[in-house]
Amino acid sequence: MLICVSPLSYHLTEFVSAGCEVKDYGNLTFEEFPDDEPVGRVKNARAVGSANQRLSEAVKAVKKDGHTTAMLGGDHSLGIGSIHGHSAAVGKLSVVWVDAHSDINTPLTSSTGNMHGQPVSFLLHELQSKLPALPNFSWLKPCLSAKDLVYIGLRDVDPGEHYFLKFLGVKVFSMTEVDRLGIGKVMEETCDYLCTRGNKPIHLSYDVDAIDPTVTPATGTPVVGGLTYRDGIYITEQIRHTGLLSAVDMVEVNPLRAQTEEGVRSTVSTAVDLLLGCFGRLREGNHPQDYVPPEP
Ligand SMILES: [Mn+2]
Repeated sequence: MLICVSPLSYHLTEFVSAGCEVKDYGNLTFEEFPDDEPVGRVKNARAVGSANQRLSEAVKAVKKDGHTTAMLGGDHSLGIGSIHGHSAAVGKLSVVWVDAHSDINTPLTSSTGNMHGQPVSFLLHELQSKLPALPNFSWLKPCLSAKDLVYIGLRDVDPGEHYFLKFLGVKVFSMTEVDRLGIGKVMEETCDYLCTRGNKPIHLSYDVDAIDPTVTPATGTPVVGGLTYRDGIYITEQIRHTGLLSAVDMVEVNPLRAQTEEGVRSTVSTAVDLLLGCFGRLREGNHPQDYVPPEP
């Protein structure tokens, strides 16, 4: 496991007691850029480019050690380095992006300039011609095909993003599909689709804002009408069940953004439960393979 800047790192003991073997690779510290002037509309380009280069190298090293990576963020711009480093270590990937937002703006389509709304565009081969050069991004090479990307939970998509999703034929299960099909069918179709794409290692990039803000309010950009806690957990169980899960990002957990202590607690405990689902905790219960019941 790889730990980033996140309150979730205080919950490592829960993973150990759930039977996960945990190796903490420590928090990453990132270089600061006090004079990180906007480039066009893009904010913090130098800091984000530099941080993701570090993260990419760190994730690559964890994958080379043969572990399933868990990256705890931090905002979703960290998906750039996490997915890039993962792909650098293992080759072609499937990415399942669970999020209220599609995060596929380019620096030119983004109305806010926030890089956490743009990571996917930097990763896709198909969008390279749409990207202006940014400082501290020259290390980054695209590593993902649009057809190897599946979205679940979308409900706040900008016009430019919607165009790219349609134009590139990306597999999308927005909240409309979740409502129509139910999460069971959504995950069945997701896993079937990934199978037709050749069962590549899966990178699950999970933004906690995919879950409804009544459950996970401590996040930067909450959007009403999200996944239930149970939908969210079911996604992790089914991805785990494929046997292909190779890396997980758990991002946008931000205690400073909740109105109440209970909001922080609920958000953090939900994020921990989602991660436990990724690493094999089943709601039906588990027992160790070598478990022997006590005899009287
Ligand atoms: Mn989001």
